[in-house]
Amino acid sequence: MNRRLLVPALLLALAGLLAAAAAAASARSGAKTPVKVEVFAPAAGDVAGKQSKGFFVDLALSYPSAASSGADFQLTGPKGHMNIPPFPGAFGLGADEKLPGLIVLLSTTTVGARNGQNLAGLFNLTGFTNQKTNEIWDTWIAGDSLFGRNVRSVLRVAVAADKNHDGIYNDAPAAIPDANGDGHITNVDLKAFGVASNIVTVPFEIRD
Ligand SMILES: [Ca+2]
Ligand SMILES: [Ca+2]
Repeated sequence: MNRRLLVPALLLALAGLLAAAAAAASARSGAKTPVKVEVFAPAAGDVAGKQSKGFFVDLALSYPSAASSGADFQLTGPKGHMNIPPFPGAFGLGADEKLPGLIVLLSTTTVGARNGQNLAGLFNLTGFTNQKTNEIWDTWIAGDSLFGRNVRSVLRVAVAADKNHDGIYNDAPAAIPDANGDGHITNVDLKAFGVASNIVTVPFEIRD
């Protein structure tokens, strides 16, 4: 091969490698997962809350079909807010019966299974945003300072895999086990449990 041909050939080979790398990165980021998770709040780096409570976790989920979400609407909360019309729902630590695949973890949770505790059952507001994309929005306002005071925290959100193969993403656990035994619940442990979505990871701060 002469020199004139050699340089373009190398560039073509390089371009091919870059395209392959981009495709691999896209696959790793979960672009092809059946369920899509998008987190609106907090954003990375936010200093959230007042008195280390009252911060939002606000997110959207898109499913392959409405039926596969297993979702229903709710407007609920602690104490007198619980199970009242027009959109009654339970309220507490663990999976959320109204959005039964959702897994929400905060690395600084001080109650239950702590950093492995699924907080989805604390979400207050669940509604159907767009039937064309089977999109559901879900919002939580943290009602107490049980999720760390004046700390750097990491939010992780995902939807559990269809573990029981009933065609519905309704398999979120009460807590995520520490699969690799390193004392932290991270994306490694979420993947070991099994997820049907991308995993959104948001580092932020909870402050007084
Ligand atoms: Ca299922
Ligand atoms: Ca772990």
